[in-house]
Amino acid sequence: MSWHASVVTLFPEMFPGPLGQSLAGRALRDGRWSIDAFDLRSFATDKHRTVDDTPFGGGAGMVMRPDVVDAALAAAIAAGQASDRGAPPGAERESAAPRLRPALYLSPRGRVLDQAMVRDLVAGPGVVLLCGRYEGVDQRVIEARGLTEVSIGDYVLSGGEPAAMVLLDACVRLLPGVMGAAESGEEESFSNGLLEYPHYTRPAEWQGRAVPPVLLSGHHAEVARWRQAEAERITRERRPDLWARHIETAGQGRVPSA
Ligand code: 6GU
Repeated sequence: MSWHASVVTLFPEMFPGPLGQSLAGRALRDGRWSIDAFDLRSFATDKHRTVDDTPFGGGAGMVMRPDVVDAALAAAIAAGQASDRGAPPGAERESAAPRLRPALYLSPRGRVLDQAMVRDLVAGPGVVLLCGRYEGVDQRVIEARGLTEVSIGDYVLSGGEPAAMVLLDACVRLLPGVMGAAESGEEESFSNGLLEYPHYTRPAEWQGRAVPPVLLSGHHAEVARWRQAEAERITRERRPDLWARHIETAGQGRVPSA
């Protein structure tokens, strides 16, 4: 029973796509997560396989039909429950209730994804992702299915599929056993609310640019202090919003350096 993603989309052939490569791809082959894509068009009921229609009230673009989206979501949700395998069928009814996977609608109107949301999603059994196209999805199916709208940033994509891939990549790398100890997320950006300090490797001097001497000093405590100060400086300079939150939470009256 691995972490499972069900993606509802007009373009099922886009998945796993880039998630079949590199770190996420290895984890997929190792069975640490799984994915299935549901073709919205296969849930259309008319002979033309219609999935969208013109908006009531007029205006440009097309809106995805609630009946078609609902049928596809029902199949995606059910498939996830069936893939809570490992235990024999019915076994989960006797013990604790199986946790439901949240159903998320990727939409630029949603709450903007952050690392705290990613951590929450990874702690659960997986996700059901609805990718919109056209102007969007009929509002009634969003309400009826209790979909949580999630955005990946303040810009507009032509569809939710790349956003779904971004969300899945962010989740999969945090699954147990996916990242090695070396790259484990302990020190990375956002794990402590700060952006990361700068990194250097050989050569020690390159094109007249020297590596900060403290990093060659062998003094681990000084290195740690320098990295913390740099992380704070970079966060303060580039992301005053993150910096303000950092000093509110980690601060507790402490005045971080300068
Ligand atoms: Cl989730 N979807 C679309 N279409 N555009 C976006 C987005 C999502 N997040 C940011 N822009």
